[in-house]
Amino acid sequence: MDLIYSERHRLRDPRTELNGGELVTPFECPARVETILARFRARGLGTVRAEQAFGLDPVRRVHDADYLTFLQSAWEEWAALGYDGEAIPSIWPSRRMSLSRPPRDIEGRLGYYALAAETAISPGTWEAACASADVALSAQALIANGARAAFALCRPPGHHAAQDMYGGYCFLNNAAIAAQACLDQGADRVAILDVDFHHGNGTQAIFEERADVFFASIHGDPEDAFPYYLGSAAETGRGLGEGSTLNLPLPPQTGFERWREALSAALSAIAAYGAQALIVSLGVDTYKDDPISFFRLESEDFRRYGADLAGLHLPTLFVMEGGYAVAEIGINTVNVLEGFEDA
Ligand code: 7XA
Ligand code: ZN
Repeated sequence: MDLIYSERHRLRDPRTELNGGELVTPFECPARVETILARFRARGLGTVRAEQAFGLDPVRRVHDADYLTFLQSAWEEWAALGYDGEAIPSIWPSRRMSLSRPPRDIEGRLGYYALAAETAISPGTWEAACASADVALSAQALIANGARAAFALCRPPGHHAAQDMYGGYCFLNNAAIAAQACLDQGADRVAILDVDFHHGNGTQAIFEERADVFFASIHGDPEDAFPYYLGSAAETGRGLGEGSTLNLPLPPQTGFERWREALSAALSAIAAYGAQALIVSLGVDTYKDDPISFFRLESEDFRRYGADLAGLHLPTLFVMEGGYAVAEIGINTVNVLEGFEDA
């Protein structure tokens, strides 16, 4: 399996994340993908390839034009105000306020487009987000051209980003952009399986009214875990998309046995749906020592479930999402890929 990587991920290097009432060094850091890349190379799993440039057209198929305009200039607009700190929203259009238009001022627009406050916009964020989308699209091209599987080593991640919303370390929804590319190239039905610890609220929002993408997610119960306001089992899709969303929330301390039962349910649903391609939103923050999550998977469990994924016998695109136990992130991520390859 080949891996697509962009050096431009390093342009995303914020100094601050709002966590526990303090500004801390961000969990989502450049060392994450460098560690995964080193492990992939050490295990000789396949060729490492640079991303190709696809431009913004495939990104516009998923994200709103005004949102992209905001993201593109947000850092410069913020910097022009002369603040020392990075761009962090501090007000939102909450209940009993108006969501009818984004205000002119950058502080108002940050809150309008942000889902949360942990994700600071810093210099180079837009460029890195575009590179990450290019990584996903380059890997998608590999499976479109007949590869059994490909790994998009995306950074920043994407699954919290909706049509017009960023947060949870995500700006552009790489998995959704790749899924849309599959459809635009002729596929009728694509499945996105989100195995990150956190619910992929952005991916669900993008596809929840559509029948051409099946979205299944196994995640920390939103009663207890970020992003809190989406991801319950009762959400099954709306309108034409009714029945095309499957949420499998799980409680604190969930171990591999129970997690794997949920995976089995998700895989059965994807098989029944009749997907022609599988996109895996691959977050390894399900690991027992992840610093911001509460599942209990061991490193060998990642290899086991990689083999389970291969059982669908679909062209499979792995798209990197979360995972913050940096010392083990390479082992855990590559274990999934090896489990898949060896099955
Ligand atoms: O999959 N999403 C992530 O890994 C990012 C979650 C951000 C949580 C921030 C909580 N303070
Ligand atoms: Zn996550």
